[in-house]
Amino acid sequence: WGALGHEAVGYVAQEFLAPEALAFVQSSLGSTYNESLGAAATWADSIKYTKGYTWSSPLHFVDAEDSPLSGSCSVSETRDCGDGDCILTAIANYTTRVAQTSLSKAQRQEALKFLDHFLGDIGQPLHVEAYEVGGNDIDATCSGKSTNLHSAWDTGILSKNIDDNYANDVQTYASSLISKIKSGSYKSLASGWLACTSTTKPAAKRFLHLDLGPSPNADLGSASLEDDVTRLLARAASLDAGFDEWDAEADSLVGLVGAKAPAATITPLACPLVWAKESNAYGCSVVFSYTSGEDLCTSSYYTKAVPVIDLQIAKQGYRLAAWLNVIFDGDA
Ligand code: DCM
Ligand code: DCM
Ligand code: DCM
Ligand code: ZN
Ligand code: ZN
Repeated sequence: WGALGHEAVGYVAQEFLAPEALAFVQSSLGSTYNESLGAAATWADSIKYTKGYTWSSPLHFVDAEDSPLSGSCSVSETRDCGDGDCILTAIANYTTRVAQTSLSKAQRQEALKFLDHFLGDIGQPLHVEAYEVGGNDIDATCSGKSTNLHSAWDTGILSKNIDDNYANDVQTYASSLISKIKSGSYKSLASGWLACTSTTKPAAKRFLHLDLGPSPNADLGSASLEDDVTRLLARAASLDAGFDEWDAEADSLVGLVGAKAPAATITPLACPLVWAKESNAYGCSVVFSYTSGEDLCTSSYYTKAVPVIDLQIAKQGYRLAAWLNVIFDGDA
């Protein structure tokens, strides 16, 4: 996302922080960032091409080598992040670092600012797609201006939406998303957004803490840890989201994959992979569904893209809060 999208993710997250997470955020970010995840969310973009930080520029995305135009969307940690230099591993790294009391205040603030930013970017469908350099190499038009598909998603469509419907004010936009989560059209969806993060139910807790041990598991024929995780989530999703069934199914799967008892720390890579797959799936629906020469910001494409962008920003803001709540309060 551009600055508006990242700020909106941060402002949404700020609203849902639990007490310990809020206290850490406020003292870590301090007056420099108005003690707010909204203000701190764009820092990672401001430094990514500066001397001493160029290593961080590949951490904003994962080049998923799938085939969205053939209707085949997927993200694979081994295929797409084999070198460990992508948004999936970055979130895992900074999840560990933000909680590490042996690090300096500055190092933990940096980890928080990276998390604040990367939980936003992972929700941008073209940040989890390799095709045409995440759409950067696809020429596009937005409100009569020449741009590219990636930039239209990062900035063009969202800034028109905020301009037209939220008085050109990102905080007004974020407040609207917060209301939808608390009492509007997202209310019934929001707990599902935390299926990966939630620690409130035993099965979810086991999933979050799942140590899949020496994977691949020969009995299951699974190729990798992510295969195990995908299988577990797919089975959970196929149930009617009833937590009791979730529990029973997770129990049997945990048994099958030979997972160990819950450990004291989260497995930080599992959820980023789940979020990336969800976001990447939009590459097989709305993202590439324009017609040649269509203006992406004044046509039916715009009408299709706006609800996806709103949803992804609200969802990732809510997930960012839950992620920090698990880290600092032990609960989502
Ligand atoms: N950007 C920046 N500084 C740069 C280059 C880009 O702040 N030197 C900003 C402008 C883009 C935004 O980054 O709209 C998108 O970055 P990303 O999607 O990686 O967050
Ligand atoms: N760094 C990081 N993640 C790590 C280790 C280091 O982001 N797991 C960052 C912190 C510093 C830079 O890399 O900005 C160099 O760190 P160091 O001096 O520890 O090598
Ligand atoms: N980007 C991406 N995937 C890539 C390369 C870049 O998602 N393979 C993103 C990062 C920025 C935007 O595209 O948001 C523009 O990248 P750059 O500033 O590197 O041109
Ligand atoms: Zn981008
Ligand atoms: Zn970014």
